[in-house]
Amino acid sequence: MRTQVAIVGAGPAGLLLGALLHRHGVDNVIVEQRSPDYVLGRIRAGVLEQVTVGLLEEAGVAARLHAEGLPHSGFDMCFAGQRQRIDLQRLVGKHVTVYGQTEVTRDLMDHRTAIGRQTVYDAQDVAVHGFDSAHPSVTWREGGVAHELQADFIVGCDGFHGVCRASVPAGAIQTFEKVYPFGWLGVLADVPPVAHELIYGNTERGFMLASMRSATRSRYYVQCSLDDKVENWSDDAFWDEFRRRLPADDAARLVTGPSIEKSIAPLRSFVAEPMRFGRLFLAGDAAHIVPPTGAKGLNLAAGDVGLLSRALAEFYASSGPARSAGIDSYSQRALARVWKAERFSWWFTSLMHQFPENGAFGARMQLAELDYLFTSDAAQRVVAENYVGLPLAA
Ligand code: FAS
Ligand code: PHB
Repeated sequence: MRTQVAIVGAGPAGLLLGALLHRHGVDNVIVEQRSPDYVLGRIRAGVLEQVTVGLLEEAGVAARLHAEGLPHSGFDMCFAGQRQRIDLQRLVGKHVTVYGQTEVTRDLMDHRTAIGRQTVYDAQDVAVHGFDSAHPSVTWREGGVAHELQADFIVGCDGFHGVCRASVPAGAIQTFEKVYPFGWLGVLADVPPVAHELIYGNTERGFMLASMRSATRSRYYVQCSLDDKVENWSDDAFWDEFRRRLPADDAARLVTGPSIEKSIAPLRSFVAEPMRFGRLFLAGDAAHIVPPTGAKGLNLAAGDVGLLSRALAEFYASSGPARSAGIDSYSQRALARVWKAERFSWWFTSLMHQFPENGAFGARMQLAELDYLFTSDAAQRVVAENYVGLPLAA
């Protein structure tokens, strides 16, 4: 088999890259180790930046998003009995859209089927070869049969635990990591959301987030200890804890019901530099991870493939040495946006979670920052500008 761009991973990054390359007439094949149902079964992000919405529109995959997505022009922050709405529309003239990653992935899968582009699911022992040459390839086994895909370029969209970054020689890559001393216990339930916008809370019992997927489906999180196990949390135990962390008037309105998904996610900040190795590029979680507090993970993945799809399209559309300008600058331009989102996600996580190890002074620093944020339009504008997402480099 041969293609122009081989994409490893059919998560949102790989699928969106495939759709954008298709729009530019660039042939691509996706190789995914799991089944479509497995990929769709992972409950993850819920908030899309306008940049992400724009890329889905560019890919021709935004119809259902516009029909069913929920535009949100602000969110609430709560601490020590105080509550402040961050008015995104007033502060920066932008909004975000609540539309689950599962739905984005489903729309991208349906689109890929409709355009007839090839996706190999359930690929075993995927490996990448020759990306330091002009003839890279991807190999895998399927039903005991060995397969090879030759390509001009390989893009690793295979997430944090993928094979692509792991295939880069240790001396060619530098990684940066911070692991947080807690996790998020998340619940998905078909109950109406407790509020019409998201509520982020820093309470004495820990962080809480009241989010949603629609007017009838809620997504809720509480900070939990790293050694906590999801089997330790019955639905009733979760609802009791969540109710304790909600502001009183929201707690009184909380509608509970059986969880349809319940999981604990660890929180980390991670960046791999650079994001290009010869004919191999990294995009999305394969290159970076953010704590979900700032709702940046999926949006950063979209931004990476927005930049890379344009760079690869430029390569194929032009000739001469200038054709490589975009792909040669991809890593530097992507990392510039990644690190700013890493900073915001780290800052928001540090502000909104309980860190007993930081002692009484650390707790006072949090309260002082929150008190300043709640009384300063300038401080709220900084939060709003980062939350709606920074522009994509030209
Ligand atoms: P993904 O991990 O989504 O996709 C990678 C794909 O590559 C997968 O389908 C995987 O099966 C495949 N793959 C892996 N190894 C392979 C191999 N060797 N060969 C072939 N295929 C391979 N972000 C937010 O913005 N908000 C959130 O609330 C949020 N919550 C999260 C909760 C959890 C538990 C996790 C893990 C992440 C969360 N994220 C959140 C971040 C998440 O949404 C990611 O940013 C997003 O999935 C990134 O998409 P991809 O880069 O496509 O990676
Ligand atoms: C979600 O709805 O899953 C969600 C929303 C905002 C975040 C994190 C997760 O910051």
